[in-house]
Parts: sequence; C-alpha cells; structure tokens
Amino acid sequence: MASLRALRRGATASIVVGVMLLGVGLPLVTPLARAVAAGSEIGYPHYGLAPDVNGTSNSTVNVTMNVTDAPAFQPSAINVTVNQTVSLTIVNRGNYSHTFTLSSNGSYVLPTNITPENLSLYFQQHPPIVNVTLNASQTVHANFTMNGSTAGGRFEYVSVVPYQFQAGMYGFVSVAQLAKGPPMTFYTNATNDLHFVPAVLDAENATSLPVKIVVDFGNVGSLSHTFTLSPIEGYNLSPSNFTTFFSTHHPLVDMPVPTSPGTYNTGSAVILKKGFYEFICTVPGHFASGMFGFLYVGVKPPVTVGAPLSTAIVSSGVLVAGAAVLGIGIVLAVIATYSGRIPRKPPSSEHHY
Ligand SMILES: [Cu+2]
Repeated sequence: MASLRALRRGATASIVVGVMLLGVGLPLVTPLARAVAAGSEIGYPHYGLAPDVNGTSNSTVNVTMNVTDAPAFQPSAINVTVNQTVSLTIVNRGNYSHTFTLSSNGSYVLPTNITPENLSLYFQQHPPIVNVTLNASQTVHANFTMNGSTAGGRFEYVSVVPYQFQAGMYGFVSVAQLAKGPPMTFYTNATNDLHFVPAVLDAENATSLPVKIVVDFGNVGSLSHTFTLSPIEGYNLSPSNFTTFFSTHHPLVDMPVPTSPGTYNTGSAVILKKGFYEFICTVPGHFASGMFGFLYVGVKPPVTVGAPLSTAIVSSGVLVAGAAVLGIGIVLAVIATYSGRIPRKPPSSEHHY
C-alpha cells in the first residue's frame, strides 16, 4: 500500500510540475510554434547584390538559363529589382528546339490548357519582352531590364513550341516591390564570444510595408563571421537545418562581417511582410554557440529585449523539461490506474497508513 501511495503522489507531483513548466514555456515559445509554417519567399535579389535605393538597382545580374527536353526551364524563377539588368545566357541542353518567350504582362498567368494556336496569338497581340529560339544544343544571349512600372509584377516565360508550355515549360521573372518611405537603418556587432550585440533589431515602427531595412554589421572581436538574414517571416532556423534551408531559400543578406574593428559592411533588404526574421552567422559552430538574432518588422519584439539571445533556447528548454516531467507524471498515473488507485482514494483511508 505504501508503495502505491508513493506512486500516486509521484504522479500528482509530476503532473503539477509539468503543467507549471509548460505554463511558463508555452507563452515564451510562441515564435517557435509558428516556425513550422514557412510563408512564401520574399525579398530579393537572390544573386548576392543589394539594391541601391528602396528596392531598385542599376546593377547587372548574370543568369544562366538551361532549357531541357523535359521540357523545362532551369531555373523556373528569376528574382530581380527594378532597373536591374538581367544578362541571360540561355543554353539548350536538349535535342529539340525550344523558345524562351518572356511575357510583357506582369499580372497575367497564362492558362496551361491554352491551345498552341491561341498561345501564338496571345504573343502576337502582346509582344514579348524577350523572344528567342534555341535549336538543339544552341546557346543564345539576351538582356532585359525591368523598369519602374514593373515593380511587384510576375512575368511568365514560356516556350511557344507547340505543347511544350502545355507540358509545363514555363517560369516567372518576379520583380520586387518598391519600398515605401525612407529606409530604416540598424547596426549590430559580432563578438568573440559568438554573439550579435544587439541581437534584436527593432523595426516595429515599420507599419507601412514594403520597407527597406539597412543593417550595418561590424566586429568588436577578431574572428571571422557572416551576417546572414533569413528570407522567411516567422521561421526559426536551427543549427542542424540552416545549410539546407538557405540552399533553397536564398538569404536576404549573406555577407562577411569585417574583421577589423570600427569598419562595417552594409546589407539591405526590402521586407514585404510583417513579422520576425532570423539572422545568424554561418561560420561552422557559431550559430550553435548563440550567434543569432532577430529582426522584428512591424511587430513588437518580445519583452525580453535585454536578453533576447536566450529566449528561444530557454523557452524551448523549459518546454522540453515540462513535457518530460508531465510525461513521467502520466506514466506514473497510468501505472497507478492499473494498480486500481485512480480515481483518487477516498480521504478516510489515508489515516490508516
Ligand atoms: Cu560567427
């Protein structure tokens, strides 16, 4: 009897402690819970160039477009800023002829059930921005620049060779939206003990989006670091997944931190969507050691601004501990149940121990 009583007490205590810990952990861990649902990718450009002013750039990006007999375009997406020139090298990797035909309408997606005749007719009536034909193994160069009126548009490129578009041969040139208002500028410093200070960049006053965020990042130590900003709102990176993540979600900023104190590198991005965006250092081991922070756009940072670095780790630790203790409690309760002691033993019998 005594052992069953101890078991029941253990179960009760564990459940109480577990629930208490979860009560502490859950409110803190909300951003983590939101992490699973990654939103649509935002920002640009994805070729290592920062836009000059509010999402425009007079730079040139080189893009190699492979055309295959699948039939398909690789890549199937090109992200540019207004006034950025795309220098395209289009390579036909296949044995069939294909075209690269770029629509001039940034708000129209061609229906894939359109007939080849109607597709030709469409481009006769709406002259494409680029239209080149590639015979087997041929390589063709083409340049195009998207002007200010194209901001925010998605321009489809297709092959008009009959039934290639219909079979999935298309992609999109996406032009970033222009930021509203002046850019907001922040700074952060990398330290030798592997932190960003400050680790919270508070752009909660950015309520009119898109907004251009500028970050100057320097070094108060001597180690090499990067400043690498996630493009996905509400997503918590982890040391084990960030490499894979960034291979499919190009960072908004990904630049080395200067190693000489007092000098800064500047990165910028136009943020389209309210929320938090994580930045990390991608030097092996640094993120795991605490080298991360968050940019909050149009939303209030958590109240723990003084100790932002530990919030996610502590809250998830508390949550894990809470779940573990609760689990022990439940196991003990189940054991107690099968020992015939649940529901609670009437109080009167307590006196007999
Ligand atoms: Cu680092």
